[in-house]
Amino acid sequence: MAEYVIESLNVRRIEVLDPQGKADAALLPPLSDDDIRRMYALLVLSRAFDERALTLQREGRLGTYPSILGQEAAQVASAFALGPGDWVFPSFREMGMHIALSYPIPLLFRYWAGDERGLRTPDGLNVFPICVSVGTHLPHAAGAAMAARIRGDRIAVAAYFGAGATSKGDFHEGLNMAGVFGLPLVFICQNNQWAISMPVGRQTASKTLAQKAWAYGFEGVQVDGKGEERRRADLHRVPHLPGCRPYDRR
Ligand SMILES: Cc1ncc(C[n+]2csc(CCOP(=O)(O)OP(=O)(O)O)c2C)c(N)n1
Ligand SMILES: [Mg+2]
Repeated sequence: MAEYVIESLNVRRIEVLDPQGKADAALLPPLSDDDIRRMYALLVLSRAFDERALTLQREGRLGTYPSILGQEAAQVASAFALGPGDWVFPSFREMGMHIALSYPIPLLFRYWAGDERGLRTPDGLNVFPICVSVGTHLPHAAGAAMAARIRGDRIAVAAYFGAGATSKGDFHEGLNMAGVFGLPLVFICQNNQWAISMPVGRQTASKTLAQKAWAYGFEGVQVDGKGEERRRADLHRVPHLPGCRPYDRR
């Protein structure tokens, strides 16, 4: 009998900040001072939008509103990496991405106030409608990437979702199609540690979420923009529930 290992995985983790809270210069992309200022302004604008929207929601003037507090940087930076012609498939928690792509802010308020006209993306912006149904946009994103491939468009597609979505069938179908066809699709999972009231360790037995990409034949990378100190603070906030397998947040 022969028994040997035919596959082993390495999940890379990239930490943007060192333990002192300083950005690792080796990770800095080639950005001009102007770009950095623009990104910072977009971060502040996203935070201001978020605070306003949350206030309006608490006052009963918006129906519901999923806050992006703490997720602004991942959204603004990833939106900045997109080129003209690229397509975006958002979930419901990407207002920072919308704002960074110049999606009109009044439309975002309109959408969260329950007016469907808020979903009509203006011409020239390649942003699909917000997808509230968890993870169901991921096969659609794969379809868009497939269409681009067939048409010969040299574009990329970015699909945003949360940790909870990685437990949905749609997530696995989307990744499978992307892997089989080698599609130009980037899956951007923002792990805020929760799916409503379910901590991530309770809804997956995977040690990391990034390793799920490997199952479909492409690399998954874990990125931590907050640094070790914040990570430790986060760890203390997540209660230990009986029956939960420890999830590796490193
Ligand atoms: C198909 C479906 N089932 C249930 C819900 C209710 N729901 C809304 S948000 C959410 C959790 C999503 O968690 P995650 O994917 O981590 O995204 P986050 O909200 O943390 O950004 C659920 C279950 C839904 N919107 N769609
Ligand atoms: Mg989540």
